[in-house]
Amino acid sequence: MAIDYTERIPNNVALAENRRLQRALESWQPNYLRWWDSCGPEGTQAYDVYLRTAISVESDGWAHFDYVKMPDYRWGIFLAKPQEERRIAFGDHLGEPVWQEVPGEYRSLLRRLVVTQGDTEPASVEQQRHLGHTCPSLYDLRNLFQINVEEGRHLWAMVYILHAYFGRDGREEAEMMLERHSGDADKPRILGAFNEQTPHWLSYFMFTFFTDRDGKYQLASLAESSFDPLARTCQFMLTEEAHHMFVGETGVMRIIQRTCEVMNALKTDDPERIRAAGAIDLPTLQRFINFHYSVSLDLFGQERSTNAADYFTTGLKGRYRETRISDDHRLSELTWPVQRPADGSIVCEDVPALLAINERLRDDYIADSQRGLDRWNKVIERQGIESPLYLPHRGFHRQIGAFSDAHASPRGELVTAEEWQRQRDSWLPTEDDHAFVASLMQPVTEPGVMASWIAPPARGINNRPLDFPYVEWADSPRGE
Ligand code: BYC
Ligand code: FE
Ligand code: FE
Repeated sequence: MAIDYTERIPNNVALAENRRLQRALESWQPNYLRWWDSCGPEGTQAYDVYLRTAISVESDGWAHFDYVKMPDYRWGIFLAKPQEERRIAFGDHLGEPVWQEVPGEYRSLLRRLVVTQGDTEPASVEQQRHLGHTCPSLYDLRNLFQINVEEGRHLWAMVYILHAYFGRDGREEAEMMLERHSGDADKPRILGAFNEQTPHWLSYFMFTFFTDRDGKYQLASLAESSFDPLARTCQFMLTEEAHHMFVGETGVMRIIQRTCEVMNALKTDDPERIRAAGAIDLPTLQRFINFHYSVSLDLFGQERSTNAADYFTTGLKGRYRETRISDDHRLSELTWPVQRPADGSIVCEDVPALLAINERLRDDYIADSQRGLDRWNKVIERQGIESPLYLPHRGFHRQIGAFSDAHASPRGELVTAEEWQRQRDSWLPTEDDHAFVASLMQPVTEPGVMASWIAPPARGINNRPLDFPYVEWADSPRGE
């Protein structure tokens, strides 16, 4: 399973033995590079970035660190090792051998899943393309670029599946991946959250905590797929995804740390005074949590979904850690509790489990998000401050599903539309919040130095010191 780096497209799928596929991917490659040039991190073509590159897909020792110019990053095709005798773990085909080709009857369903997954990857790169100009430190700048090149590679992962298994349709879909753009009026990205802006680093850290975490759960479900090449490509993507969530969790945690330090130094919880000291007050952080969490909850689809039921019964997309669940893996008789708004209150009812697959995955996601939030609150507690952050109710600010017509407060009360509007500015980031956060976004490019609003990380990257020059360019200040 060694990765062949002598090829134009590094890979561990013996690409050289399939000349047609190799030529097709090699003709997509320049289009990808043009897209990276025009839609990827702005003005960074000549930057030397201390990046991690995959050198093997083994769980140990797959990383190599060195300075790379991002356009020279070796984007390629890496699948996790095949599992011998792997069998289908759920749905109508339970127990049968997994598929190495796409069954004809599931072609369009599967293509749709792969396209939706693939579309999010370049979307996030587009959303983050201006952030480099306002980095809070070289450490953070490098992590941003690491995530960007890996999201680019995730696009390669899905484009490989499209080219290798979906013929002409797949090649057309691969082209379309570079033609839709985040926030584009005519050709937007497919899912809502990927057309929102990531205007500054607070949004970016929230995005990598909440929205990349949807990526983790969706990829984990696709990693259970009966279509083995998709399962294997998603398994390897998940190893990269862990770093994205680390960046989000520690990024927000460092902001909180700094805020608490300022609160204690000034002995105040007055947002104005905290802001005047160059930190971000906790109520503002809560509003950003409310926004990014609710937008990310929408990414799981409707609570009751026949699409999701079809993906499951056909064996295309499983549940989170399907093989560790002890039930019949067919779900013909089981139910799952699902909340919905009804006559002024929120009720919980048992829904056929098959229809509630999306909601179950959302439940897994909520529990995982809560664990991260608890770790943030520990930081606040350790500083002796008593105003914990929280996850708003799942019905708050939803655009998709049963709550999209309701007006739920973050605490989960149903209120009138007028009341909701009246409270909106205390629940979601306001223009003023954005303007304030944007005013903090002054680039810090001296090695080892951090912006006023964020504490330093606990350690550097790959055992390098914090003042290591993680990114260098022609006129960048260098460390002593
Ligand atoms: N926005 O039956 P339903 C990542 C549509 S993130 C707009 O519930 P389904 C990453 C839906 O298409 C992970 N439309 O839908 C993170 C359907 O349309 P039709 C991305 C939406 O199919 C950070 C209709 O509403 N991967 O990797 O069960 C950085 C009915 O809904 C939305 C995946 O998403 C929405 N939010 O659920 C980089 C995995 N939600 O049929 C990367 C693949 C629903 O009426 N995708 N609709 O035309 C899927 O599994 C499913 O498509 C979804 C939607 C779970 C997203
Ligand atoms: Fe990704
Ligand atoms: Fe990611």
